[in-house]
Amino acid sequence: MKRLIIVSNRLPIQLIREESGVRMLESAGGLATALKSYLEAQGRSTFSPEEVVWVGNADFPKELWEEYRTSGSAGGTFTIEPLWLDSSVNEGFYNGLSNSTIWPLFHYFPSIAEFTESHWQSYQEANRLFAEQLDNLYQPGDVLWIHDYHLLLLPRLFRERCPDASIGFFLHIPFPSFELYRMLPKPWREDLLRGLLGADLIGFHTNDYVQHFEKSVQRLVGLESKLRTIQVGNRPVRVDLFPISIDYDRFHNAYTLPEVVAERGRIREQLQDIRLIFSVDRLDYTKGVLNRLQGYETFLETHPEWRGKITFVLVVVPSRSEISSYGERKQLIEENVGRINGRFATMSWQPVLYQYRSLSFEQLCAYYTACDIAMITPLRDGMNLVAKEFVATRQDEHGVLILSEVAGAAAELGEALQINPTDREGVAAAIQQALTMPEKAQAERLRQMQKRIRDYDVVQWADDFLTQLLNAKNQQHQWEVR
Ligand code: ADQ
Repeated sequence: MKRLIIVSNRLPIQLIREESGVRMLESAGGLATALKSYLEAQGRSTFSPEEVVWVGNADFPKELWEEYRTSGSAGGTFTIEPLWLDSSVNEGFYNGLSNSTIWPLFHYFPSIAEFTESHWQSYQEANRLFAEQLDNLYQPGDVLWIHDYHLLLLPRLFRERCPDASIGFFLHIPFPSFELYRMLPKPWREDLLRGLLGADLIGFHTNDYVQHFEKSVQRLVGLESKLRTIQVGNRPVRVDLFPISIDYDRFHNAYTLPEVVAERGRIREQLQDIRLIFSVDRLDYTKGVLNRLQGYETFLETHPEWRGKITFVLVVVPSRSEISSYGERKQLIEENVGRINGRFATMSWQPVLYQYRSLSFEQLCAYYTACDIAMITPLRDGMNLVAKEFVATRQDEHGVLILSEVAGAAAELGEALQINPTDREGVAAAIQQALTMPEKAQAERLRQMQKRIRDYDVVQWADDFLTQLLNAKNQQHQWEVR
C-alpha cells in the first residue's frame, strides 16, 4: 500500500488526561484542516485517511502516549508517529535556529537574527533524528511530504538513506532575496540549500520566492535552474509555486451558522452605528501590528471627523512566549494601544479595543463578517491566510480588505487596497478610501477575490502539489528506463 507520510515540526494532535483515560484532541489549525479537507474531497485525493501517517515532534510526554496506545483508544484521522527530542536539542533547534535565525532572516529582520553555532548543531541533530524516525517506518513506494523551515536539511538526510524515495518539500514562509539569504554563515547557507535539493519537488507560495531560491542555488551551489528544474547529479529537482489556500466553503458557509449570526449580532449591537476595523494575528513582529496602530493613529489625527465613529478591534494571539523578543513586542503593542486610547478616547468611545487571546472559529467568523474593514498589514508574510478567510466569509459582499503589499497573498488579491505597511500616511489614506468606498465597488472587488480563492482552494492546493510530486517521480523513472 502506498502511504503519504506528512512530516512537520508539530503534530496535529494533543493528548489530554481525563478521568476516563487519555484522550486525543485533533488540532483545528492550518495544515491538518487543509489535509483533512483534501482527503475527504470526493474523488480528488490519491490517498485515503488510513493511508496517511504524520511524523512530528510530540508536545506531550512519552508515558502519556504509551498509556494512550495501550488503552487501545480509537480515534484520530491519521496514524501518528511522534518523536521526542531531548530538551536541550529542542531548545537550540526550535527557539534557537528555527525561530531566532531562520524566521527573522527569511522575514527580512536580519538585525534580530542570531547566528549561534550551538543552535546550528542542535538544528542538524534534530533534522538527523527526524531522518532516523522516518527511516524506521518508511516502506518502498511511500510518498513523503515535508513541511517548513524547521526541516530544511531533512530532504537530503533522508535521500542519503533512501535514494529512490519520493520526497516533496513545502516552505510556508518567504524565501528571501539572495542578499538576505547570504547573511547566513557560509557552511550553513550551503548545507541548507543542499538539504532542500534532496527533494524531488520544492514548493513555495509565490513566484518571487521561487526566483529567490533559484538565484541562491545558482550563486551558492553553482547549479542553474532551467524551466523550473535544477539538475542535481542525475536527479532533476522541480521547483514551483503553490499558493496555499483555505477551505473556502467552510468559511463562506460560516456566514449563516447560528453561533456566528448570534455573535455578529452581539458585536454590532455593542457598536451601534460605529464603523469597525478588525485585525487578528499571532503575536509576531513580522505581522506589523505596531505599524498598523501607527497608521490608524495618523488616520485619527488627520481625519478628526471620524473620531467617535470608528473602532479598531485588534486581536492578538499568544505565540512563542519563550522567546524574549516576543514578550517585548507584546509590551510595545500594549503601550501603543494605551497611547492612542489615552490621546483620543472619550467617556463614550474607545478608538482601539485590544484582546490578547485566541478566538474560536465562530468568534473569528463573527468578527470577519461584522467588520467594515479588515486591516492585514504584515511587514512580511509567506502568504497570510487571514486575508483569504476574511474575503471568503463575506457572503453579504460588504467590507474592504486593506492588505500589505509584502504579504504573499498580495500576489493573488489585487482587488484589495494594497499598502506599504511602514507608510503611515498611506495606511491612513487607505482607511479613508475604504470608509468611503461605494457598496457596489466593495461587492465587485470581493466577488472577484472570492472567485479566485474558490477556484484555488486548499483542496486544489494539496492536490496540485501531490500530483506534481507523483508526476515528477514518474518522469524520473521514465528517464531512467530510456
Ligand atoms: P501564520 O504565521 O500562523 O502561518 P496565517 O497564514 O495568517 O499566519 O495563519 C494564521 C491562522 O491562524 C489563520 O488560519 C487564522 O484564522 C488563525 N488565527 C489567527 N488569529 C487567531 C485567533 N485569535 N484565534 C483563532 N485563530 C486565529 C504561516 C505563515 C503564513 C502562511 C501560513 C500557511 O507565516 O504566511 O500563510 O503559514 O502556509
